[in-house]
Amino acid sequence: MTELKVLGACPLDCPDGCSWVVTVKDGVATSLRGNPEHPYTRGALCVKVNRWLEQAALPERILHPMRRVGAKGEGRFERITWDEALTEIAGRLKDMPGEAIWPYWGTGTLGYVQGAEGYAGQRLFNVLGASRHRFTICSIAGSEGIRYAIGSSAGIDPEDFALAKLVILWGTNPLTSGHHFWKFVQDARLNGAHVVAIDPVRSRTAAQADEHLAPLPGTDAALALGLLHVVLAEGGQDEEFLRERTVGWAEFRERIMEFPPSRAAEICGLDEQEIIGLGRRIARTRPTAIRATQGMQRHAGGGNALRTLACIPGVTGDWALPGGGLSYSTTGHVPVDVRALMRPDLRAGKRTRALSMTRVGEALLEADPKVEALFVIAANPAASVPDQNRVRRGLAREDLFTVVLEQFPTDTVDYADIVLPATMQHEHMDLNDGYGHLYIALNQPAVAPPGECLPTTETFRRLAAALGLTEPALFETDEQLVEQALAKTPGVTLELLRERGFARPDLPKPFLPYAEKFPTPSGKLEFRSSFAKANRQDPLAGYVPPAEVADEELAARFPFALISAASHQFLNTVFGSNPELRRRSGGPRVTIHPEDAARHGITGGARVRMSNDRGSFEAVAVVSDEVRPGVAACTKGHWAKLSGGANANALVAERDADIAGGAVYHDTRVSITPC
Ligand SMILES: Nc1nc2c(c(=O)[nH]1)N[C@H]1C(S)=C(S)[C@@H](COP(=O)(O)OP(=O)(O)OC[C@H]3O[C@@H](n4cnc5c(=O)[nH]c(N)nc54)[C@H](O)[C@@H]3O)O[C@H]1N2
Ligand SMILES: Nc1nc2c(c(=O)[nH]1)N[C@H]1C(S)=C(S)[C@@H](COP(=O)(O)OP(=O)(O)OC[C@H]3O[C@@H](n4cnc5c(=O)[nH]c(N)nc54)[C@H](O)[C@@H]3O)O[C@H]1N2
Ligand code: SF4
Ligand SMILES: [Mo]
Repeated sequence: MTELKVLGACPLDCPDGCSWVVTVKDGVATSLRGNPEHPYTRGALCVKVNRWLEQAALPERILHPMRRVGAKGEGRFERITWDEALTEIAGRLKDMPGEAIWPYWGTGTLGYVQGAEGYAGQRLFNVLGASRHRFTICSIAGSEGIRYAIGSSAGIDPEDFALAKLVILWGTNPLTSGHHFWKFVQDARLNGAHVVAIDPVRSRTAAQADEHLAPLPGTDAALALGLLHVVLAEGGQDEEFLRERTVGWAEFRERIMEFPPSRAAEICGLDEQEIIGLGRRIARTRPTAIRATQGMQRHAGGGNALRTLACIPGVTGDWALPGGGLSYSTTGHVPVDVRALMRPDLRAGKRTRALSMTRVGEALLEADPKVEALFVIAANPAASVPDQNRVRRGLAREDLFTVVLEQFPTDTVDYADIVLPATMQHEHMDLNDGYGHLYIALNQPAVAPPGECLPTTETFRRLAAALGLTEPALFETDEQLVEQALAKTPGVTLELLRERGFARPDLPKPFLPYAEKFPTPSGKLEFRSSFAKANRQDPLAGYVPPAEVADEELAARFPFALISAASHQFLNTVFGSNPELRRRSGGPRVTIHPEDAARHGITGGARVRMSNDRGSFEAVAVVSDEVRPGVAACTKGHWAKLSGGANANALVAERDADIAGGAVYHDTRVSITPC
C-alpha cells in the first residue's frame, strides 16, 4: 500500500484561503484536513469543507458531458462524449460575432489558474473577441470606495488585529464567513481589547462581542460620521496626521459637523447614547482596528459606506500604528501577475463591451448586440444573482446557447444546452491565496478526476483545438500558468510552494502598509478624492442612503428590510445540495423580531411568504430579538429548486450600488405573510 500526503488549498470564496493536506492511499483520497503548519489555518478547516471528500463523492456529481433533451429549465439531459460536446460548441461559435459570447465566471473557485482570480479560459475568449465580464457580484463597491480614500482596497493584515486595543467588527460575521480571523480577535481580547459589533442582526459574531450596535441596514456612513463628530468633540483627532498625511480635511470636517450624534441616531435608528459611548471609546483608544467586510456594502450607498469608514483611522491617525487601521480585503498586497494569465494582448487591440455579472436578466433580455452564447464557469447565476425571475426569463431564451462547466446539477445547469463535467480542487492544479491573509498556496492534484471530469484549463485547451486555433498561449500547461503567475511575486517560487504548500512573500510583520505613504495621487489619505472626482463621484466621502431601506413609501407596502447574508452551512450555493449540511441548515428560514411577529400575525415555526413587486419565496419563520425591529434576516445559498422554486434573490433588485456597479442584496424591502 502506498500512502501520500498532498498539499493543497481551499478554492472557495472565503477570506481564509485555508491550506489543506490530503491523505491518499492507493490513489484514493482518504482524508482532507487543515494544514497545521499554515499560520492562518492552523490545522482547522470549517463545518463545510470538513465534508469536502463526502461532497466530491455525492451520487449527483456530474461525471460526463451532457446535452439538453428537455425544455430549458427542466434539467433533462442525455449523455454525450467530449468530442460530440466540443464539436457542437465549436460549430455554434464559428460564425458568431465575438461580442455575442459572454464568458461568465463566478466564485465557485477563486483559483488563479482554474477560477475567478485569473478568469480561467480568458485567453481563448480574448482571441474570440468575446464580451468582457464585470465582476460586480461581491466586493467591488467597497473595494473601489476604500480605494478612493487610501489608494488601494487592501487594508491592514488581519493578523495584526491581535495588537489592537479596540476592535470594531462592522458589517461582518467572521464566525460564519471566515472564522480563522477570530483567533486574532481573541488574542487582542487577552491583551485587554474591547470588541464591538455593528450589525442589524445579532449574528454569531455579534453575540460574542462586548458591545453590539444594531443600526438600520445601509446607514453605516451616517453612523461613521456621527462617531467622528464625537471624536472631534472629545479632541480625539490626530492633528499631526491630519496635517501631514491627509487631503481635504477642512471640507470633510464640515461634513462631519453635519452629523451630530442626534442626527446620526435618527438616521441609523440607534440611541444617541450608543453613538456617544462608542465615539468616546474611539476617541481615547489607540490603536483601534476596524474589520469591515462585504456584507455592509451590499446597499445602494455601499461604496461610500466603506469609503467613509476608511476615513475614520485617517482622523484618529490609526493608519500609522501597528494594530490600527481598517481591513476589508488583503487582495493586492501579494502580487500575482494576473495579466500574464489573462493575456489581454490576445485581443489584438479590439475593444469589446463589458457586461455586469449582477445584471444577467438585463443583459440576456436587452443587450444589443444580443448575447447569443453564454459560458457559465464556476457560477450559479440562476440562484445567486438579483431578480431571479428575470434571470430565468433570460436563461430560458430559445435562441441563447448556454454551456455550463459544473460539478453538480445546480439551478443554472437546468438551463444549459451543453453541460461539461468539472474537476474539484483536489483533482486539479491551482494557485490560491486568501483575501483575508498574506499567504499564497499551491494546490497540487491529489487524485485522478472521477468519470470524465476535466479542469477548466483543459476544457478550454480542447475547445481551442476544436475551433482550429493555433495561438500557442491557448495550449500552455497548468504548471506553465502557475510559473507565469508567480513571476512577479517576491520571494515565492513554484519549487518553494511545492515543498511547503504555502508562503508569505517578503512582507514585514507587523505589516504597516500605510505607515509612510498612501498609494493615492497625492500620496496622502484623500478625504477629498481625485479618483472619485475622475469617476464623477462626490469628491468628498459621505453618506449615501440605502435605496429601498430608506424609502418610506415602499416601507408602507413592504415593511421589512430583508438581509440575506452568509449561511453557516453553505458557501454561497456550494454545498447547497449536500444532504447533511442542508439538514443542519434547517432549510430556508427567516428571523423577525417578536414585535413585528405580533403585528403581522406570525408565529415561530410557521411557513411564511416573503414578497415584493419582483417575486416571492417561502421560508419557516423564526421569532427572535436577534434581529432589530423592521429587519428580516435569512441566508443566501439555498438552491431554488430545493426550496420550492425560489430563494431570496427572487426579491432582490437588479440595481447598482453608488460606486462601480456593486450588487445591493441587503437593500431589499419585502412583506411577510403567513402561507
Ligand atoms: N459560511 C459561509 N462563509 C462565507 C460565505 C458563505 O456563503 N457562507 N460567503 C463568502 C463570501 S462570497 C463573502 S463575499 C463573504 C461575506 O462575508 P460577510 O462580509 O461577513 O458578509 P455577509 O454575510 O453578507 O454579511 C455580514 C454581516 O453584515 C450584516 N449586514 C448586512 N447589511 C448591513 C449593513 O447595512 N450594515 C451593517 N453594519 N451590517 C450589515 C449582516 O447582518 C451580516 O451579519 O463571506 C464568505 N464566507
Ligand atoms: N441573496 C444574496 N445573494 C447573493 C449574496 C448575498 O449576500 N445575498 N452574495 C453574493 C456573493 S458575495 C457572491 S460571491 C455570489 C456567488 O455566486 P456565484 O458566483 O454564482 O457562486 P456560487 O453560488 O458559489 O456557485 C459556484 C458554482 O461553481 C461550481 N464550482 C466550484 N468549483 C468549481 C470548479 O473548479 N469548476 C467549475 N466549473 N465549477 C466549480 C460550484 O459547484 C457552484 O455551483 O453570490 C451572491 N449572491
Ligand atoms: S471555506 Fe473558508 S474556512 Fe472553510 S476551508 Fe475554505 S477557506 Fe477555510
Ligand atoms: Mo462574495
